[in-house]
Amino acid sequence: MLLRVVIIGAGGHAKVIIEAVRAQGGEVVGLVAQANDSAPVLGAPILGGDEVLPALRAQSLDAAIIAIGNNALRERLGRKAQSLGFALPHVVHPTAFLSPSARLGAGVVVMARAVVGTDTSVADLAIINTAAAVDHDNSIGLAAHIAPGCALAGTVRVGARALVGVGSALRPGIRVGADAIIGAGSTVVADVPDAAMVGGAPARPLRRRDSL
Ligand code: JB2
Repeated sequence: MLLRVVIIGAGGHAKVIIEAVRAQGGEVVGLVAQANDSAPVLGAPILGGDEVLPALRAQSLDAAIIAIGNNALRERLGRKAQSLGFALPHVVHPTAFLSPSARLGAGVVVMARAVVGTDTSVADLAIINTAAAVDHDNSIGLAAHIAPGCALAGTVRVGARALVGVGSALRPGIRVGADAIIGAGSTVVADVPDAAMVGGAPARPLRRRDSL
């Protein structure tokens, strides 16, 4: 149950999360962002940069949500918030469907009309975005992002920090490596190596990423 939370990030992803938190009956105390963000977002004030987090924690604010789309940055800021003593609650929009046997790690967000299916596990800080369907026995890795409208069949494995682009379809049993990127609208019918970038229908390698 969400009560009072601080949101880290103040961009597009934060906006969607603010509405989801409020839809769950939670209160957004404010946002922590980079210096160039100063205007309130959906009425939630900017409280400052990351340097204000220790003071917020000292004021008995004990829950933070990392609302940043970049997977590596979300992972880093999530670990930082935890090291300061913040809990990372789930955000699950009331219109999402969560199987009773699904398991969610810390800081997972499940957006409106998304589905997390039977016996699927979603690791810390992963995003199951709007209307994405993740079917049974999937394993979604740490800080991975399943973008809006994706369809993952049964027994899919998605590695840490991987991005499955908007509207992609993954056939049963596919393995997606850590830090891989699947381009928008892809149809993935073969495993994707770590840090690979693939796209198209059927998805083919686009280029190797040099470093992550
Ligand atoms: O180090 C940081 C930091 N770096 C960037 N600390 C804190 N506290 N905040 C940081 N930010 C914040 O991330 C910026 O101040 C800004 O508010 C936010 C990035 O906003 P942007 O709108 O560029 O991206 P986003 O992460 O909110 O949303 C992206 O990912 C979503 C999943 C977009 O692509 C969305 O369209 C997408 N739905």
